[in-house]
Amino acid sequence: MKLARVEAGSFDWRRNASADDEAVRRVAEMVAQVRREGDRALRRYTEEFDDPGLAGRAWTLGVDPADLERAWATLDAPLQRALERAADRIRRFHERQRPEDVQAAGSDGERMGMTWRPLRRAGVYAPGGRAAYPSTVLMNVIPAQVAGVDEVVLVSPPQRGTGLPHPLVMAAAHLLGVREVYRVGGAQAIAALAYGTESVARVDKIAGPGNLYVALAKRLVMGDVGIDSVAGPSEVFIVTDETADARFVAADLLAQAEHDPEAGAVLVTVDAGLADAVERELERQLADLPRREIARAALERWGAVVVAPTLEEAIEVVNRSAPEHVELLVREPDRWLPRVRAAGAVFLGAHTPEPVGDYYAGPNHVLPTHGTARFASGLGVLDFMRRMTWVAYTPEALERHRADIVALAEAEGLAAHARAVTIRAEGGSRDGGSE
Ligand code: HSO
Ligand code: ZN
Repeated sequence: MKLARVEAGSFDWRRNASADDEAVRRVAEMVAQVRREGDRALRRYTEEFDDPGLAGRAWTLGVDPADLERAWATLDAPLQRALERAADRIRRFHERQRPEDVQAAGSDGERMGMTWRPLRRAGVYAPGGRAAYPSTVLMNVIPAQVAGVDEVVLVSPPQRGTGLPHPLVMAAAHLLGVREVYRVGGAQAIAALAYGTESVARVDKIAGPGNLYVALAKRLVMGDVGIDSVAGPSEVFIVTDETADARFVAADLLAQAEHDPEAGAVLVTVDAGLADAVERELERQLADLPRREIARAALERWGAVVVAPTLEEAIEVVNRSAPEHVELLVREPDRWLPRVRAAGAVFLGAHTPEPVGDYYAGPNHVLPTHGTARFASGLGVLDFMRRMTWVAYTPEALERHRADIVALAEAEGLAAHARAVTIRAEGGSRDGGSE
């Protein structure tokens, strides 16, 4: 299939999902309802949108841990082992991310520092529809656990018919030892996590991808609760020189495109001849892909070939676009890595297809999308921790710094600030210095 061809100089990767006003209004109304009515609103929305079969039955928002265990037990052994090994590898890489505290001595005997604390309670959203991925449960829950978060809870919409979250989501929760799981999804789940209801205690931070309604709800509650990021459709940029194998390039573009009709897959190449070969390969490989309709739609809408005169300029296209994933299918990929400045994650060399990162290598697959890699990073242990600074003064240090602090306080017209410092120099006593 043909991909749009664009010159490096004129390529502009801008795809801000334009939030339609009607959806924004609807989400705001749902969040307000959950704040007002708590569980009653959650139950009503769940019965209306997710599983009408629940209506009229007695059902709890919380999922019985026995159901999680059953979901795990029904997986075949090779899949269980694959999930265990993936979780292990992800955990080990995230353990390397634990930060060091900072301690410093000031010049006059004062001490100060910065220390890291885990959040107390985190909520992970796991989608239930086309993107009910157990790998995403791993990628969101493990960093929180490694950070030392006391309580990690999962929310995921119930499936029509069973009234339970997707079996693979439940199985992954069981594997990770998550026992607090709620069958609720959409904007209502985000509202419950942000503000709390009778059944769902509010959390300190919400992580995890979701559909448009989830994204809009996250944007709305942000500030009242921590939010990991507002995810957009997935995207990959594949940078190639003439050494790249067209079959690999096509396979990797399709691995991205099959996610979502809005997924982005861009080939940035210094070899225009390769682009023709990739297009032929795409056609061949599309033929037997179960999700070919989705992949084709994605490539038609967001697929492109950018032809760059040099690899330097190819990397510049990447840095300007700040894509979620970048593959470097070039001769010496390590040599080019230092030049990549804005990307969620980079995959080096012909034997590192992006799915190794989606599932298995160890780094996180929750990454900044739609150009937000300009300023944001992928999910990690630090996202479930916060920094706290501290200071400790001695009498001598306070005396040395007194004049400057008083001058600054007076300049700001804050006399009580000045006094809090000078009163200590006056050598007060415990009963107010009235002796
Ligand atoms: N590529 C997706 C993650 C994923 N792939 C999950 C398969 N399952 C976003 O990084
Ligand atoms: Zn993927």
